[in-house]
Amino acid sequence: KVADVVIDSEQEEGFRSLSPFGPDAASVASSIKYHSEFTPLFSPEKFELPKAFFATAQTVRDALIVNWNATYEYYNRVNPKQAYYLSMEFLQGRALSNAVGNLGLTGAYADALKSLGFDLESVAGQEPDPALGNGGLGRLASCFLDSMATLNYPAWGYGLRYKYGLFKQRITKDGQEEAAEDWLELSNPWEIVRNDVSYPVKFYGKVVLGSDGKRQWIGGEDIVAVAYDVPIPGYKTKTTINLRLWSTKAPSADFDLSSYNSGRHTEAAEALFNAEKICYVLYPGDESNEGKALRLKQQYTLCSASLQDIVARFETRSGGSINWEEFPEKVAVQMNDTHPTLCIPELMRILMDLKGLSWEDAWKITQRTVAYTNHTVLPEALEKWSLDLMGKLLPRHVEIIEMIDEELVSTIVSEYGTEDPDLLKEKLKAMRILENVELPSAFADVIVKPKDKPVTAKNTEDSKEEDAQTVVKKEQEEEKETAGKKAEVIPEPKVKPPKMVRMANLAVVGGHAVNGVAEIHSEIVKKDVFNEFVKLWPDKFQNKTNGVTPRRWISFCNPYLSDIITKWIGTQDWVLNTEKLAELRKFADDEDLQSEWRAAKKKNKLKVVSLIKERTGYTVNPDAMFDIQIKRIHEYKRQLLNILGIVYRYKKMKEMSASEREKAFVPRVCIFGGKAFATYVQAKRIVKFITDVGSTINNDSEIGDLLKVIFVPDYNVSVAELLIPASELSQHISTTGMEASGTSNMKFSMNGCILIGTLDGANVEIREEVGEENFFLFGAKADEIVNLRKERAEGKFVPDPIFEEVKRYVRSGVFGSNYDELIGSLEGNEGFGRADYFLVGKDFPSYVECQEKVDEAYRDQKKWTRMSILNTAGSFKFSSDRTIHEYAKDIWNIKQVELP
Ligand code: B1H
Repeated sequence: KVADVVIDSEQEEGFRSLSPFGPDAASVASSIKYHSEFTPLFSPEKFELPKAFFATAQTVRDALIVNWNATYEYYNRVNPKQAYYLSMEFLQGRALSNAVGNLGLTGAYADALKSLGFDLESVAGQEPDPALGNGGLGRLASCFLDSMATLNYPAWGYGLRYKYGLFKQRITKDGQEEAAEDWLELSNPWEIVRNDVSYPVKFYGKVVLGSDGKRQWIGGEDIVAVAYDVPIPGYKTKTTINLRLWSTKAPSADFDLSSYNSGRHTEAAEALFNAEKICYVLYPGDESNEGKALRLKQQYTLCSASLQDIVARFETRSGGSINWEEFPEKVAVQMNDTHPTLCIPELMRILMDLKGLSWEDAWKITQRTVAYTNHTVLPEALEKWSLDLMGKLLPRHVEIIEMIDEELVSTIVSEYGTEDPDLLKEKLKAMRILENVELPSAFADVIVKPKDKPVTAKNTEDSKEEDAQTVVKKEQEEEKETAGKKAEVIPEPKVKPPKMVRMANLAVVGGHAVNGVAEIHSEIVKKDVFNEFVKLWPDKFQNKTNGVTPRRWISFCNPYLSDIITKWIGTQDWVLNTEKLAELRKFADDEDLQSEWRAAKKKNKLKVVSLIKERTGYTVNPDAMFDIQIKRIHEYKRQLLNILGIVYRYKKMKEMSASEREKAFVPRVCIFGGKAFATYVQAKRIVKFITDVGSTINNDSEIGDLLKVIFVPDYNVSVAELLIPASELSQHISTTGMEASGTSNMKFSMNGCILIGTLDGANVEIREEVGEENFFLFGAKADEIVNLRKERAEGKFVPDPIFEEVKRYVRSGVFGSNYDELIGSLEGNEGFGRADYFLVGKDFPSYVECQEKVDEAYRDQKKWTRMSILNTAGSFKFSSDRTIHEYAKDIWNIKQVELP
């Protein structure tokens, strides 16, 4: 039995035409029934939730395919310039509610499913959360796709289809455990395998000179990349763009039938496995050489298959006459961090070796096509590859990279001259793509040996850079000295530093734009990381402050709040024009809005109470303040500062009588979520410590509801969609200068959550937008950090007594033992790492003081609600629609194309 046709408000607002099929509940229901019978994945006799999800998703996919084909055909016809976003990660999250919401069919689907005995929320809850990303970088890519489609930009995403997503996290008494995330187990209803779209990808082999005088890359290992397409619908538009994910397989001839028939089954299938394993997991362990090679193969597969595809599309759309100079007028390639930097030599290779262009022409085209986004300034995260490994795996690319490096050396030499060898050396060291590699032979003599140098005042100063001979001599003398004192010390053999390829330098040189992801980060990129390049090419550098899609991150994840916003602003338009959110400001003190606002928050908190019960077994009080820190576990993000703050709070509570306690503290539920990279030992210690503290505090009957510490296991996009709407305080407390931007800070603020944070990443801009009185600020400023670290290194840092107190308390064993390494890392202890490199001890007193202000503010619920409303109202800048418009205009030079 099927429900009556319902016209809901979405359809009244002009969504009707977006579904190519009957958009009413009755047609939706019959379509679901159809798919449950004729696209069977489950046995026929039962119609239960998993089957309902797949059948529902298939009906939505039908609608998407029609719009997706229309979009593709139209672009083929008008041939606009198209942008391609290449990323190793896309953290898409569940697709059903998002697609149905973007099509404006939430009401119709809810009613249709009701008529079939299901509810939309439970059906949507069946969908596995595809974790093809690890954190902010991947989620940003997915927010961008939503905005590109919504704003009608001709743009595509390219990535890899990992068989297993980022691991599933289990929390046991020993801390985090990892298990494979088999997200494709029941198949993926959103993807369309395009067996007709595949490209060969080569590894290893050698480069020879062909009879035509061109370089030819031959031999080696050949695999095939096959396209899996995922349609990405825009909101309130027919435009449906494509996320093309590559999966790898062996060429069919590689199955060794004769080995198989003679019983050597494993051997027969070896080539198949070797090809398929490339796309098994995201960020495979890279401690071993095999692991490193696998990661490089992944990166090259993404770049090679995507560029072959882009070039083929350019050729098709050019019709009979191909003018390669027009390539950058039809194609923009954005590299999401350095992981796709091989795009640069790969495009050069295709243009020169396969299409016959000259080096000069190919280089101009490549530079005008490619652009690079930097997402981190942490030195250890700036990618470098061994030249040796790369040379074996991609011999032709290394030739090209060496040529690019040589041209760069030439530019540097002509820019800075050879008068001052120290200066030249310094510039070459900062900018060259190749590290620890001799200068190209044409430049072998540009650096004059010290003995040949005329003595000038400058040369006699202590130069920072000693030449290699002096260094070796000094070291030999030192060795002699120590050898005399400690005869047992055998001097380590001198190993040559490994030759490396610096991907960020290649990306800066090979592209026409480099951007950071928040104002402060882009400044650091210019002042610090790429300073030398800025002096050469100041116009290349830009800022593009990140953003998040208001569809997924307000409208769909927080319908209670969305209805209130729509009611008070008087239109649903804010979902597209987030500037309208600012209109909430004038109602910030309105008692009616305030009480509706609080009621919505409470409903969201109740959902989280159930989630916590289900995932951890703990019962928490929905009237306590929900204080949340969710992000990858990393020392620079300082979950340790948060948990030590909690420990300090607990200690103070224990020193008070019950009535004192209740007066002094606001009840809080402190929620953590996040995964630690499997081999990141210190991060895993932090997880374990948080859960240990939780089990002591949560079971302390004296404390009761006044304080709870919850670690929600297996944090992912779906969990974020529940936690963020329920949050009241959220923590963005990285050591200043280390978090490039952060994007959850934006999502929290949009959902009326107040932030406690440092002046880092996008926090700076959020605080500016929402008003400083609506943001809890603490901690050292960016320009103080260098001195503070120096002070520490010199042993001059005097820790605050409360920091000493809290460490002593942990060491006393209240939460268990075995925290020596963890607490030791906060001190100067030898062997325990970098002596509080992340300045937890320095910021601790100001953090604790700031948290006291939070309690005080929360006690005045009117004031707090006002702050909360002003956060939502002031968050409009952080829509990814704004960010995408900026990329389109300033980097990609693409125009919006509306489908007829
Ligand atoms: C960001 C990464 C990242 N920056 C390497 N860099 C990885 C680098 O496993 N790897 O190889 C994984 C991730 N991720 C994040 O990007 C920044 O830390 C955030 O501050 C920023 O908001 C986000 C999006 O720009």
